[in-house]
Amino acid sequence: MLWLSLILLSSFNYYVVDSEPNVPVVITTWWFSNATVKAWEVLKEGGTALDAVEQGASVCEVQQCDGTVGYGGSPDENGETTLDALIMDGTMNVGAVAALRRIKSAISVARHVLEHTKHSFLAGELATQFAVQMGFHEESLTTAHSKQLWLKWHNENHCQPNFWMGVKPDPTKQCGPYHEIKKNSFRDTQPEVHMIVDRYNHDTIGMVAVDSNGDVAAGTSTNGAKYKIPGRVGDSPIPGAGAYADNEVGGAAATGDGDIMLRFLPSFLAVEEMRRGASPTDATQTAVKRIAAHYPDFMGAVIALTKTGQYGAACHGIPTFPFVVQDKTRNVFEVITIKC
Ligand code: SD4
Repeated sequence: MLWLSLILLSSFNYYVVDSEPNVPVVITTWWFSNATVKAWEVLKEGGTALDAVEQGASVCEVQQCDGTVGYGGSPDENGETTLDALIMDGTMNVGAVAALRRIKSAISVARHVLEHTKHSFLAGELATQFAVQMGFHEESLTTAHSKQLWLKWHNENHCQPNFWMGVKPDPTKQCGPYHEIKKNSFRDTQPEVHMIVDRYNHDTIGMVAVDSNGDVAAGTSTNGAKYKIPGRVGDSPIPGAGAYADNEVGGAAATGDGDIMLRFLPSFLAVEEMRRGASPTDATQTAVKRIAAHYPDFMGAVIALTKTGQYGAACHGIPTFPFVVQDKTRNVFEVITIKC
């Protein structure tokens, strides 16, 4: 039976004391332990980091981790769930999908983009067509739960909160279609109610792994932001924003308010900081602080792993942030919770 230990730390650095690299190893955002267990199974059998990340994140897509990964979560303004995912290996191979419709296995479709195309990123309805061509099953991503969420938001809450700015809604429904407000008539309109971004509508799975060969991979999968404007793409599928991997250094992955975070490429920055010699904790803190300097209220976290198996994380805008680690120094996964 798996046990789980919780360590609360305000700031920490893990170093591998002996010269042996601490590989294989996997780290995962939040408390997505089942995904971590799956990734570890792959790694400990000698599998590749890329397989570990794909198969690990796929567990969350099937189990609908926190309702924010996979089908049946975060309905958009039309009530539809769409998925964003990315997978990258440490030799700069990338596959990503965004606003993917009617296909459950987003990270596997991303892997097919990586392995079966010379492109890096496919989006929307045409990404769905690609997936179908590759043999993926097409089905609705709506569930009774996501429908219920959407009905409440639309009918009871009159489409509030939402992500619009500087527009006026249909006066009868307080919903769309929205019309642009001319600047000088702003004061005649009701104040906007902004989407409150918190961890209940932002819980991407981000995973970074190093396999026994020392190869690195990183990936993400998410259903994005609740009540997003249809077509919205977050940070998760964007290389360098949602995740990044480089065999010379290690990898990183991010979670949080993607509309803000993607402007700063925090995963890329964390990897670059580690390349300059920073510890994973310091590297992620640099990435998070860069965002907070511009957006003090943003919510997010970054995890990072070196190619030798040191790991760390930093977060902002929530009291604490958990991430999961599994390596050969522990019999079972460990959830490490840091203070933000
Ligand atoms: C997004 N970053 O689409 C994703 C959601 C998320 O942790 O991270 N959740 O904005």
